[in-house]
Amino acid sequence: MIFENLLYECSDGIATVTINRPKALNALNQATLKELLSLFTALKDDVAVKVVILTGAGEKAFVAGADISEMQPIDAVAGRHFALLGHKLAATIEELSKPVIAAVNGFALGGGCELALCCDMRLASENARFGQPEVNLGVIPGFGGTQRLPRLIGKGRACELLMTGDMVDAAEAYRIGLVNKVLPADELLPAASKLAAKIASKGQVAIGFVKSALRDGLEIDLARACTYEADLFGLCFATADQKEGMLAFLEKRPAQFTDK
Ligand code: DAK
Repeated sequence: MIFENLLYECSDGIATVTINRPKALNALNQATLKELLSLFTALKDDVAVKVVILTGAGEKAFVAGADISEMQPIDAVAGRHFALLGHKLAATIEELSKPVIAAVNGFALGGGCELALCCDMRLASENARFGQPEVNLGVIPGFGGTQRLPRLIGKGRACELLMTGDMVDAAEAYRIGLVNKVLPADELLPAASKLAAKIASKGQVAIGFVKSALRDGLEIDLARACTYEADLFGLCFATADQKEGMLAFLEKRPAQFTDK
């Protein structure tokens, strides 16, 4: 696939997707959203890819939001179309059975913060800044921010970010649980790759089940969520990876997973 606004590389089971519009601080226009949607849809069936890293080009921004110049003149019909495109991308990332790590290398504002929220984990560089400044523009988040942010950091803290439009720095983002780890800028991608490699070394059926259990289990009551976990746990015993993982433990050797 050839992209105008994305860079893509894959090695050793780890795909790196870089949003590449540095002149607009990697703001998401419709073309970029469509490219991201095509790429993440294709990644679903790409057996060469086990873990995905999502980052932004340049040293200043992950994604500075939806593209304001493109959004400013649109009408309600186009706004709804834009919203549906954004939600489809978010759902595609969340429903991908493979883990997606956001490597947030600068501003993650508005749709950029929301894009990071769709990912399974977030690593941030020390210069990262997070915020939902939509209220400064007379709108509310349109890419799930009012829903995913409180689920991750709690309603009170989410409310403050959503109603003030204030940015928080990486240290504060870490303190409130918005990011997993903060790193010097030059260590961000190596750390994301190291984390991705560790996850890629496990049995990928189990990794996919962990993602499903977390994603779907958190949306239902605890009793049904535990039943869902039990179903997935049972299914693990139909896999070659379970046989190999447990045999390798008993034979005191590293497991050779085949992701089957
Ligand atoms: N859109 C378009 N261009 C942007 C941009 C954006 N979001 N952010 C920055 N740029 C452009 C600037 O216009 C500037 O372009 P030139 O003037 O050089 O041509 C260039 O990037 C560099 O930006 P600055 O000169 O402003 O750089 P500074 O360091 O001074 O400031 C900043 C950096 C990130 C603080 C500032 O650029 C800024 O405040 N940017 C806007 C941040 C923002 O408000 N973002 C939220 C946008 S609203 C939806 C999905 C998502 C959304 C909505 C709907 N659906 C699915 C329906 C999300 C909405 C949003 O994200």
